[in-house]
Amino acid sequence: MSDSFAGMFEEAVRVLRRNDMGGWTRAAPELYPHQWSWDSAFIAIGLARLGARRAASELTTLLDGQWTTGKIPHIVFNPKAPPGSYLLGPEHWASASLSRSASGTPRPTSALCQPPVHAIAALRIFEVARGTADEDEARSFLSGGYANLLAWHRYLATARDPEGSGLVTIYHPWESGTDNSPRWDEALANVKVGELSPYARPDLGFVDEPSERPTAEEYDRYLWLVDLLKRSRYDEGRIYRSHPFLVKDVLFSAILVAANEALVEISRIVGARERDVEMIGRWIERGRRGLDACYDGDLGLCLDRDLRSDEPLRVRTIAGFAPLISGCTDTLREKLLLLLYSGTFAGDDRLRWPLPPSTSPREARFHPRAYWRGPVWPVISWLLWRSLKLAGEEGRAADLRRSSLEQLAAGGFAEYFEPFTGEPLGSDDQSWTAAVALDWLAPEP
Ligand code: 2M8
Repeated sequence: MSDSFAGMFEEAVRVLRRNDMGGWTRAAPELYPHQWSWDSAFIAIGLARLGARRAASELTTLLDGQWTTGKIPHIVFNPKAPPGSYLLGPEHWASASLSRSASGTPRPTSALCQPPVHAIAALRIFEVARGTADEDEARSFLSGGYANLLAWHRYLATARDPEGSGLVTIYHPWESGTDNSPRWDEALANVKVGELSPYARPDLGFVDEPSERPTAEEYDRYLWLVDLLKRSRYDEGRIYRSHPFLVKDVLFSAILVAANEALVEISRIVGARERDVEMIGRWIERGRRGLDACYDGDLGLCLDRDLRSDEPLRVRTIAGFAPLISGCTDTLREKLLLLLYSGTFAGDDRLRWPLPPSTSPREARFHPRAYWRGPVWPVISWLLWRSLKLAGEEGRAADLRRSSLEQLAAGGFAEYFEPFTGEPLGSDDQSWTAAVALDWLAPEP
C-alpha cells in the first residue's frame, strides 16, 4: 500500500462498518438506508479485502431477494429503516402482492433492476481468497450462488432482450444506475405524466443543495413510470407492449458482457455443465455485436437507443465508452481511449484530476454539480480502471487509480465529486465509494 494514502484503508473500513446492517450494507447512512443491487456488488468487492465470509454474505442476502424470473431487484428493503426515510418504500412498490414472482423473498423488494456487476464481484471474492485460508469458503459461495447468477443473466438475455439484439432494455432511468443523466432526457420528455398523488422528497433533506439531486420534473416522471409499471403488475410482456420508456442501455449491456465473462470463469471453477458455458459464450458474442451496432462514428461513442422513437440518444456521456467495459477490438479501443483522454472528457484542462466526468464538459447539458450530469463517480472510475487493466493498459490504469485515490484523500468517501474543484457532493460515507477505495488500496490478488 502506498504511503501517501496511509490511513485511508482504515477509514474506508470504518465507513463500511458504520453502514453494516448485519450481513448486508446500506448504500449510505441517511440518503440510502436500504440495500441497493449494484451498490452491494461493489461493496462485496471491497469487503473481499477483509475476508470472504462477510463479502459473500453481502451478495447472498441480495440474492435472497431474487425474483423467480431471475431478476435481482434494484432495492432489497431494510425493515428497520425509519418510516418515510426514503421516498418509495416497500408499500409503494407492493411487489409481492402485484407479482407472484416476487412473493417468496424474505425481505420486500422493489421491482426494477440495476446493472449486473454481481458476477464480477463474486469472482473477485474468489480471486482474493485463492491461496488463502478463505479459499474453500469462497469456492462454496460460488457453488451456491452460480445458479442464481446464471438465472439473473438469463433473465437479462431473454425478458430484457426479446429482440435477441445483445442489448438490455431498461424500463426506468433508475435501472441504468445513472438516473438523471442527459442520456435519458429525450426519452423522458416523451413520457406524458398523468395524475400523481402528492409526495415529499426526503432526499433533498440529506444534501447541501437541491442541484445535487434530480429536479421536480424528473421526479414526477420517475414516479409516473413506476405507477405505470405497477399497472402492468410488473409483467414483462405487458410492459413491453405499453410502457412509454423502453431504452436499450449500452452501459448496462456492456457490464453484462463483462459479467458474463466472469460467469464463464465461475462456471469452470464450480464445474458447471459445458452447455451452460456455451450459452454464456453466445450471450457474450451477441452482446459485443449489439454494442458494435450502437457505435456512432460522428460522436465516436456508443449510443443508447430509444425503442419507442427508434432513434439513438445522441449525447456524450461516460456510457458511450461501453465497449471499453465489454471488451472490443484494438482499433476501437484506441479510438475510444483517444477520446476519453481528450479535452472532451478526462483531458479537459479545467479538471482537478484527469478523471472522466459522467457527462462531457463540452455538452450543453453538462452540469458540474448535478448528480449524473457531470460529476465524477468513483465506482465508474473503478469499472474503467478494471477494464483498462484487462485490456493490458497498465499505465493508464495505474494513473486512473492514483488520481482516484487522490480525489478520495482530499474529499473523503463522498457519493460523487465536482470535476473542476474536487468538492465532495451527495452523501458522505457512501458505501460503494469506500469499497472501491479498499480494492484500490489492497495489493492485487
Ligand atoms: C442512486 O439511485 C437511487 C434510485 O435507485 C436514488 O437516487 O434514490 C443512483 O446513484 C444509483 O446508481 C445508486 O445505486 C443508488 C444508491 O447508491 O442511488
